[in-house]
Amino acid sequence: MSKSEDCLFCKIIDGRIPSEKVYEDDTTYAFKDINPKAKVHVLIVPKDHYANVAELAAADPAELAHIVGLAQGIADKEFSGAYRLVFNTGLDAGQTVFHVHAHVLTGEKLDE
Ligand code: DGP
Repeated sequence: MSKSEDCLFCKIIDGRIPSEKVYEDDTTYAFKDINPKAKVHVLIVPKDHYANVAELAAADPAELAHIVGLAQGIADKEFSGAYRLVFNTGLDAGQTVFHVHAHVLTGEKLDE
């Protein structure tokens, strides 16, 4: 697994920083966002460290597809199957943690 020593989400994946786990398998970890923007707000991350979704898509498109499938599964379980999937990419888009993460927003009808 590729890790980055100073990365917050690598530390969460390793359990060095606590989180509310929603799902885990060999390649992927999902946990509740500390600052939820919807009734259900889950972050899904690959265990390997990539800075953003473009890097992940180039290096491991199967993992990106896996993350999309997991998002659908969370929305199927928590709501009607509807969800918003957001990858903030770059400082000016509001990315604050530079370990790629999918925001899954669901659990209620979302504002447009
Ligand atoms: P972004 O702005 O797209 O980089 O999203 C980063 C998200 O990570 C933001 O919604 C808040 C969340 N977050 C930051 N620090 C922590 C933490 O220590 N634990 C958890 N569970 N979430 C965190």
